[in-house]
Amino acid sequence: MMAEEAKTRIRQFVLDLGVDDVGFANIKDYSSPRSPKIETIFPTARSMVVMAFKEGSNCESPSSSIAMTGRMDLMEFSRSCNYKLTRFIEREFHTPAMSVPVSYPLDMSAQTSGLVGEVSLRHAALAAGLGNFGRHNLIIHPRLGTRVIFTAVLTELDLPSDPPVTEDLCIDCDICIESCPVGALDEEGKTDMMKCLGNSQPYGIGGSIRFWRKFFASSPEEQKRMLFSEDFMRNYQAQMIGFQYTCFNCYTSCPIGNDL
Ligand code: B12
Repeated sequence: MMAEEAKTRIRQFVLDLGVDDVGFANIKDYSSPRSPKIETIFPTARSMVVMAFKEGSNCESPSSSIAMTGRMDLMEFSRSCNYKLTRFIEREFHTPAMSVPVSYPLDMSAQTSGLVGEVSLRHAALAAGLGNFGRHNLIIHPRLGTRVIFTAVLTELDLPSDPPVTEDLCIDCDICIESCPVGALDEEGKTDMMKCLGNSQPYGIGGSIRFWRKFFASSPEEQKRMLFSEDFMRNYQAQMIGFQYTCFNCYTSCPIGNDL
């Protein structure tokens, strides 16, 4: 089967799942210097199918539970699409396919501290012609804008990349920079990860370490009080259900492509 015919069949399958957009990147065109080489994940992979999902209005809610619910719904849907697409490729093309994480699990070694994904989905989206980087270091999709989440499936199919988006989609309005409450975007081309992490995931690993260090240094009375505090309850909840974002500002403030 010709590569273009395979792309057409895969594209149609993905769009029929209700996914907003899909692009293809040949592994040769994927370049993310800080990420692991694709051959360390799937040695015989030749291409990736990258899916783009518009994030719903939940992310604008002042309620962090409602904002995070939108992300959790999206992550669940995107993971289901990843599974369905890997099975479609394996069944229809008799060739292996592998799904990569939308967010986590992540490598938690001292070298990366959980900040580098197996596949950089922004660089994958860039290579698959699904958009380009804005001043906020996020990928802007030509139609869906900034509020878009990506996932990918690696395949042995030797598919050519879709054409890159050549038009600069960022209008340099700097609203994203001004909207960051901790100045994590002040330096161009770099997100200050620790500033972003501390603000956007207060109940992540940093919060948990701070809590337990204080706990072990406290008196029995203080420990009892701490175990019934909101801080402990929120840390506990985050550990049960996964990473919880309390900030979406650089993502929601971007004026590009906010049509629903
Ligand atoms: C770890 C992680 C984080 C960390 C670290 C982010 C980082 N700088 O890498 C923290 C917790 C800080 C974070 C924050 C956020 N994240 Co995050 N995160 C990830 C994750 C899991 C891995 C990223 C990774 O591997 N980074 C390591 C390498 C690739 O980074 P790097 O080499 O330093 O590359 C950077 C620079 O070189 C620069 N860059 C490279 N080339 C170019 C070119 C140009 C022109 C420019 C301007 C910049 C630039 O931008 C890159 C990104 O910062 C991905 C999912 C995934 N597997 O990709 C999601 C992901 C990147 N996150 C995402 C989102 C939405 C967010 C948040 C908005 C939080 C939220 N509420 O959802 C913020 C945005 C912060 C920001 N503006 O940068 C989305 C981005 C979608 C999009 N439209 O681009 C992703 C892709 C998840 C997904 N499945 O869609 N994230």
